Amino acid sequence: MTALETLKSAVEASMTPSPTVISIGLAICVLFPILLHFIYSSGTSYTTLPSVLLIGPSGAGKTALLTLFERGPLAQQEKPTVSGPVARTHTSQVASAVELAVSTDNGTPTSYRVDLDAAGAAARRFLLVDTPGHPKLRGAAIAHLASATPTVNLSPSNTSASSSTETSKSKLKALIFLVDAAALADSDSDALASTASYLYDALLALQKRFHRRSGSRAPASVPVLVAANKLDLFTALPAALVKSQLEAELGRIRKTRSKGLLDSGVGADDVVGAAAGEEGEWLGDHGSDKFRFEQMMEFDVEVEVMGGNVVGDGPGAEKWWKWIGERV
Ligand SMILES: Nc1nc2c(ncn2[C@@H]2O[C@H](COP(=O)(O)OP(=O)(O)OP(=O)(O)O)[C@@H](O)[C@H]2O)c(=O)[nH]1
Ligand SMILES: [Mg+2]
Repeated sequence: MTALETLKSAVEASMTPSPTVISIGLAICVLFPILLHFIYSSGTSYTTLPSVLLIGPSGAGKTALLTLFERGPLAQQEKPTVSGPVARTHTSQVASAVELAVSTDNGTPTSYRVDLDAAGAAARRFLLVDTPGHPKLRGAAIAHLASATPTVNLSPSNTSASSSTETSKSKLKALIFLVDAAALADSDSDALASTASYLYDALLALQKRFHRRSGSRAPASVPVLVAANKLDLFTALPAALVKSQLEAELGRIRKTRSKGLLDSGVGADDVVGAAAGEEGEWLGDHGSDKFRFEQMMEFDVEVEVMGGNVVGDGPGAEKWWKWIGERV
C-alpha cells in the first residue's frame, strides 16, 4: 500500500461515522474549552492580585515595615553584617512591590510569622507596594490614588526579586499611611506639618476619586490605616495623640488652602462652590469647623489610626498585619 493510499483510507475512516470518530470529536469539543480556561486563568492569576499601597513621609519606616513582613522579625534583630541578610534601609527612590500572603484561621488573619507553606492554599496572596516618601517623589502615589479605577502599575524593573515580573496591574484594596510618631513629638521640627500635608493630599485624592465613581460597577472604596510607627521609642506620641494632632493640622491646612484660593482672587462664592463641588480642595465635611477622620466616611473612606513599631520592643506590627488581612 502506498503512502497516498494509507492517507486516503485514514481520511475516509475519519469521515465515516463510527463510535470512535464521534467520541474523539466529542472529547475535543469538551476538552478544548477546559484547556483554554486553564491556560487563561494561570496566565492572569498574577495580574489580578489585590494590592496594598504603603505611603508616608520619608524616614517613617515604610521600607523597614515591608522588609519585616517579607522576611520576618529575624531580619531586623540580627546585627548588620557586610553581606548578611539584614535589611538595611535607605531613602527609597522608586516604588517596589513584594508579594505576600496572609493565612486565615476561621476567617481571622493569623500572624505574619506563620509559615505560609504550612498554611497552604488557604492563604490569600497580595502585593505590598512601598513608595518613596520624599516630597518630590510623592506625585505618582497621589495620582494613582486619585484615579477612578486604581491599579498598581509597576514595570518589572521596579519590582523586587521576590515579586512576580508578570505583575503589571493590580486592584488597590487598602492604603497604609505610615507616620513617624517620634518625629511628630518634636515640636521644633516641621514633621507634623509635612506629614499632615502628605496625608491631606492622599485623603483628598480618595475623596475626589469617590466623586468620579459612576455607575453600578463603581470600584470598591479604599480604607486607610494611619499607622503610628516607632512606638518603641519613649519619646513617641501614643496613637490617640497622633490622631488628634493630625486632625488638628489637617483642619489648619484645609483652612489655609481655602484662604489661599480667596487670596488668589477667586471670589468667595467660587471658593464655596469649588469646595462643595467635585473637584474642591476642601477635605471632609463642608459645614464643619474642625476636621475629624470620621468625616471621610461621607466619601466612603474609612480611616483608622493604630500604633505599632517595626523595630525594638513595643506593640509591634501584628495589628497592622491583621488590618491588612481583613481587607485583602
Ligand atoms: N526606633 C525605630 N526605628 C524605626 C522603626 N521603623 C523604622 N525605623 C528606622 O527608621 C529609619 C527609616 O526607615 P525606612 O524604612 O528607610 O523609611 P522609609 O519610610 O522607607 O523612608 P523613604 O524611603 O525615604 O520614604 C530606619 O533607620 C529604620 O531602621 C521603629 O519602629 N522604631
Ligand atoms: Mg523607603
